[in-house]
Amino acid sequence: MKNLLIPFLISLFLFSCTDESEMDLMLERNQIHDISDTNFKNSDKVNICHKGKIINVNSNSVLVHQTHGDAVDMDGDGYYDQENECGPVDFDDSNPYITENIALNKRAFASRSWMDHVPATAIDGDHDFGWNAGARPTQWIAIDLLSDYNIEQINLTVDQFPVTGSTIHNIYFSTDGFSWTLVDVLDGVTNANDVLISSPSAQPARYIRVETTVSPSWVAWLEIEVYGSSVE
Ligand SMILES: [Ca+2]
Ligand SMILES: [Ca+2]
Ligand SMILES: [Ca+2]
Repeated sequence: MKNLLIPFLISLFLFSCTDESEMDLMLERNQIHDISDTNFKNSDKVNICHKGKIINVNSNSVLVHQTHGDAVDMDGDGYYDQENECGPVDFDDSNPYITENIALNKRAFASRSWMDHVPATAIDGDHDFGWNAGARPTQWIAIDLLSDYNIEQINLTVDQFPVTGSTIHNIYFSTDGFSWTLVDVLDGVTNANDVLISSPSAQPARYIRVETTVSPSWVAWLEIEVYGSSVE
């Protein structure tokens, strides 16, 4: 009898939006959870932002909620896959260690700057305007995240003229701003507006320095975004 009941309940939810409120009640009373837990293997729970409230549902009903426009937190880090009333938006909802851009509007320093292309413009969230050294390599920009993080990923939006050319960028981490460790080298042909992705081996860092040693252009970045989790 249970085997007949499950498809009936799922089809009711899928094809009848007018029964949504009834379904909400059932979800809240955990009736669906109990049935699913005993009949589906490898099921787990996912937080959903449903009508401004966080509810914890079985992963089997996530698709139905998404169809109704609900935001979901698939990786369980408290950040959701789209704008919602329950929590912030997740940069990568498949990785719990990547949430929001932790470099945004922190502090930045550079070897030199040209006119109003100051270091802060590389971490201001604006991908159309950024830092420019006003000089060829070697030049660097450094970001102070203000506390230690385990850094998972750095996204660097290229600004260069000529718009295509071979470049080399060394990425260093530091916890004190004095002692630096080389954690990644980005070496290749880059184009203006490319987003270079660095995934250095995770280790705590408060400071990140991006040093460009080869480029046909004045050294510049439109935006540098950093993702990682706070060191407990
Ligand atoms: Ca998430
Ligand atoms: Ca995430
Ligand atoms: Ca910018």
